[in-house]
Order: sequence, then C-alpha cells, then structure tokens
Amino acid sequence: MRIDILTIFPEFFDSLELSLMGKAQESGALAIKAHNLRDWTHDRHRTVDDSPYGGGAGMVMRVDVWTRALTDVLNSSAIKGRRVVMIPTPSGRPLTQTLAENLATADQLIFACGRYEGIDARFAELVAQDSAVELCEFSLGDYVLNGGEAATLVAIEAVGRLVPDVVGNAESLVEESHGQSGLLEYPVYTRPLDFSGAQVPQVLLSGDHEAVARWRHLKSLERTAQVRADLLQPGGKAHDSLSVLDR
Ligand code: 6GU
Repeated sequence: MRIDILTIFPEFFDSLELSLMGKAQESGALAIKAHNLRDWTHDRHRTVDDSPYGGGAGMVMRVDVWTRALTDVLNSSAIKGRRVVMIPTPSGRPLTQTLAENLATADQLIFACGRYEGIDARFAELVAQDSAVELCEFSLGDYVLNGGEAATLVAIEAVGRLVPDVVGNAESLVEESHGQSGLLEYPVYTRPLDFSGAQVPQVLLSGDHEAVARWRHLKSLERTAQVRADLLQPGGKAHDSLSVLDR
C-alpha cells in the first residue's frame, strides 16, 4: 500500500520509521511519504491560510494550495486501483475497526492534514466530485485535536497493521479487542507467577484449553460490561456475544 501525507509538519511523521511501520516500509509492504504543503505555495511567506469569510476566530486553509498539492501527489504517484483521500476532522465519520479493515484493501491512501479551523469546505467537495478517488472524512472520537497530524498517525497504524505482510504473525490479529467477537480483550499474564503476592489466575496454569477459553471469554464480557456497556446493547458490535450466557 502507498501512503502519502500532506501536512505543514512533515517531521511529525518521522516516528513511522520505528517499530512495525518501519519494518513494513523496509519490506516494501508499505511505502509512506510525508509532503510539505508549503511546497505548493507561491508567495514569499509560503502562506497556507487566510481569515474566514463570514468572520469568526481563527484561520482557514486555502483551497487553491490544497488542490495544487493533491493534484500533484495524485499525478506523481500514478497508482492504479483504489485511491482514498483521507481528511481527519472532528466532524468526520468515526474511525472504527470495520472502517480500518475496509481501508486496508485500498491501493493508496492520501491524508490531507488540516490545522487551524480546518480546510476551506470546497476542497472536500472537489475531492468528492473526482471519480478517480474516494473521499473519507474521519474522526477519532468526540474530542478536539489541534490538527489532523496526530489523527493521521493513528489511522496509519490502525490500517497499516491490517495490510497483508505487515504483521508477521497473522494470528495475533484474530483475538484482539474490537476483533471478531466485538468484545474487549481479556487480561494477559506472564512470569513471575507471584509478584509481591499478586498471583496469576490458577485456570491459566491448568493446561485445560477449554477452561482457559471459557475463562477468557467471561473476562472479556465482564470488562466490556464494565467500561463499554454500549457494545453489548442491541445494535452494539458485541451484542451477539451475550447469547453464550443462554447456553
Ligand atoms: Cl480526525 N481531527 C481533529 N482535528 N480533531 C479530532 C479528530 C480528528 N478526531 C477527534 N478529534
């Protein structure tokens, strides 16, 4: 998968050289490039923003700069297949595991990171009208960040680890929080068996794989009921997991 990022802070993305995302880039499973939006300005001050029409606080990013940048990035990467323009914004659709799984099948993601009060609305309208790309305006949750950069790092990690050949151990993707069951993850333990009197649960030492599986499922249900009861409600992602209690 090819990933391009348009931002006024390209250094924000240096951390993608580390760990799993770094290895995925070395192996060629991912190709990630951060571009400086200011490279598409024409003035001495490299201006990317201006005051909002209609008044109000803050600054708005200019549609002309953004459109030049996106056009060049689309033309220079010349990817055939599915291309998605990702715009992080608190008014976007929630980034869920289901959305991440869908995005992992794209051939290219282009992230447009806004700062200030956001990007002139005509930019997203123009992207939506372009039949060569899909538009995905996404949000991490109901809180406000200063810009799209941190949200873009989150989305790249959530999507990138689902791209084939990125996670070495495909099994580790199966039993995690928000996975198949929709439940939160059960607690895990390793040595030492006794840490200042805090013990590892006995069932995990029993060698009874069925008992271990039952215990883990119960712990997942307990945890989900405690901190994310919404997931267990009708229509919630884990509602079907409640039916095991009838058995
Ligand atoms: Cl994707 N962007 C910004 N600026 N703030 C957010 C967000 C995104 N998701 C939650 N808050």
